[in-house]
Amino acid sequence: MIACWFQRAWIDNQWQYDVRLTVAEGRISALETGVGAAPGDERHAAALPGLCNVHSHGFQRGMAGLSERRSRPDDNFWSWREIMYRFLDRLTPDDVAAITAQAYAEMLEGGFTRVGEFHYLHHDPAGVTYADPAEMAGAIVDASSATGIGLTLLPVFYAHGNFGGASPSPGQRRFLSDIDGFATLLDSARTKLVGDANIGIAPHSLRAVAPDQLAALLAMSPTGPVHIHAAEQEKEVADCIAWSGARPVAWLLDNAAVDARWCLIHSTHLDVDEVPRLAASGAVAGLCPITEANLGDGIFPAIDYLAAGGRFGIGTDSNILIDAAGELRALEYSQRLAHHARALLAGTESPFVGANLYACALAGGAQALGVETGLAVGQPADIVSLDLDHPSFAGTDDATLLDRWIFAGGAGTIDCVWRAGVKRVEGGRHVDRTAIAAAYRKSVERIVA
Ligand code: NGQ
Ligand code: ZN
Repeated sequence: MIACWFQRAWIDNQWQYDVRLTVAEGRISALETGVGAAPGDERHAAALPGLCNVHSHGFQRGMAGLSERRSRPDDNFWSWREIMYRFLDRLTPDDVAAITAQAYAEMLEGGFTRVGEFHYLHHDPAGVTYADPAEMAGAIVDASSATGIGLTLLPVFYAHGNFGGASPSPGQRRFLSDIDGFATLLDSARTKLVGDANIGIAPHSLRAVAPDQLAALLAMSPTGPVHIHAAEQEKEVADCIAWSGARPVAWLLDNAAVDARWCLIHSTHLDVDEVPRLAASGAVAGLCPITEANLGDGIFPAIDYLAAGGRFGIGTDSNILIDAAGELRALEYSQRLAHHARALLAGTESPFVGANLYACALAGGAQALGVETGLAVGQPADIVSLDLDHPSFAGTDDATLLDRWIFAGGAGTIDCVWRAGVKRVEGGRHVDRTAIAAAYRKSVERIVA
């Protein structure tokens, strides 16, 4: 893309008209509003800045829909995890590259232009470190390059099976590191980054990481994103209290200097003290509403958290279904189902839920991945265009446009997606969808056979 003209564009969280964007070296180099298109400009209807997907396990896309049958009377998150461990047991680095590429292509088609990959599948099926310790990180970088999505790589440290340093289970052997081994892995992973990819660290959870290890990880990575799973399951909260006397989020706030670098993934189960404390920390809550519903995690206290000024980003986590608008819709619907009311996550300045959710997820997502965002000069040209000829937008006005997209748009509303100025999605399809899907199909067919 050299220059592109949009009938309207979402700039500083409001629609502006007749917008011309010029791009150089992947970034917006000029932005004019209230101007006509110049000869040769591509013309489109509506431009949104792309969202960051703060939490993905790309390989889990390959088992989407394969864990929906009842396997025992008390099927739950923990039995799902067993199925997930059996699936990942067979994956080669080529499988991870192929499956992750499919997930990333779908993310671009679904309105995400950058992904935070919470990457813990490090070692070979026997748990032995590959000759290149960051072989699997390389597969993820390859998937991002093949699809064009922006990447924030979050290498995961994983050492224990539960709170108190419990031994890991055999199903976890591909994840495990000691601190020295992880430092080597992190160094090697850094050398693989391309383009504007960046890197953070991800202590997996308080279940998998002991306090002294958490301190060592933070010392190893003094800047950049820190992501950790926290308080997703009630059993996890109970186990944490049994171990420490505190709930997971309270423990982190008390013991880990949680600040704006941090993203606490899920944070589903917060008590009345944790809600304002997490909000005041400046950290981002990494909400993954579709996965959280699929896994039966629980409902995040979004109304109180937003009222306290809390920040959030959205993630696709298990990649059971990849859809930025769908995540925002699921977040609002979770609150409606819990509270028997409507239009709950409206903003203080705007009563329109869709616009508020988009603005929050845009800012929180970028913060969580350690990048900047928005349609502005100097920012990456990460742009999602909507097809305003779609029936869902009939008679649309500014105020309701994002509500129509998020709550009523459905398939076919996203037209083009540019990432760092390169058009990767056209007419709703990733330009390399056919080849990416063929490689994906080959891997998954072999694995599930
Ligand atoms: C994960 N997923 O790391 O993929 C986890 C399962 C765990 C979610 N928590 C493993 N949704 O938490 O122990
Ligand atoms: Zn996760």
